[in-house]
Amino acid sequence: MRVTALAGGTGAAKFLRGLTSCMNPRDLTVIGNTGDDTEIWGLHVSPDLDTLTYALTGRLDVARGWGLADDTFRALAAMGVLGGETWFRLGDRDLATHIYRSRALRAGVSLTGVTNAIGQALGLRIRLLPMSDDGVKTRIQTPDGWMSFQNYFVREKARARTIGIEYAGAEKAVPAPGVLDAIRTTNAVIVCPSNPITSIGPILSVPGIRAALMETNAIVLAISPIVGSAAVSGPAGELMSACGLPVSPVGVARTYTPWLDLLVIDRRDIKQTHAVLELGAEPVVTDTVMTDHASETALARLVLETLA
Ligand code: FO1
Repeated sequence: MRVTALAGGTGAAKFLRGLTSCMNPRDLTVIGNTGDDTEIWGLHVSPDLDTLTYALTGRLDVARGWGLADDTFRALAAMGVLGGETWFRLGDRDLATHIYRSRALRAGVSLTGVTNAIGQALGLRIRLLPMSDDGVKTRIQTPDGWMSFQNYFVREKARARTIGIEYAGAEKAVPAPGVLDAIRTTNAVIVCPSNPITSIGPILSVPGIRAALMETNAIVLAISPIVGSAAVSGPAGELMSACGLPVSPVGVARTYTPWLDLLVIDRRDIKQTHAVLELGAEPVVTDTVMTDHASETALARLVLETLA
């Protein structure tokens, strides 16, 4: 079975780690969010693409959920001595990825091309595509004005009250080469358990991607990142509220209908099955919280069995 997944960072990385141990990675295409991309020290950082690449090649710092395992931060300390920015913690070895990517982009290589080159060099066996080669920036509106996603999430520790969200540049962006085909010609599309607003939302904001999801003959399944009216991790709850959505699997279903066929929800949310059905998605109830490799694999296996 060929599978195409829409993915953000940490939650997606856990699920996809499970998935790649249950299916041939060559049959998996992952479309990664680049709305979080940022420039630090003049370098282009693609946090979600890197988290996925590192996780699926066994390099991720699992405790942090980002960056490389066993990395050091000596360049960061040296930057601090110079009075440079240190709120976004780039590890020493991670820095090589950002320098490599930035140099390639400056030389005219597309984000798709450089993502593929990094994946090849690191032994990534899935096909990882950025959602677009064009810049789409997730921006958060707070009472003090608009800020970039990383300023909101890392520098301000997601504490600022959220009034609105925008995906700046989306209207002019085009899907990266291969993205629309990967949705149209696959057997199944999986929306990973990622933040619906800041991880999946930017992907859906790229013109053409929603239409491809509507048109595809593939089964479309999502896994709710919301369990028992709270996000498993990160600010998804706050951001969903800001978008006028209930912080629940129903809120997730509302974001993804009318193109969603199946929504995997946690046992704790079993009371929401009727409301999810009413929105046109069939609920699948299981344990969705992934705490170790066994739970990642169990969730992935259930998803594959459901899709089969
Ligand atoms: N997240 C943090 O909370 N603090 C950091 O200093 C930080 C640095 C960082 C460096 C490289 C990278 O690829 C990711 C990094 N992240 C950091 C994670 C990132 O901000 C978010 O997890 C994603 O953008 C959300 O998916």
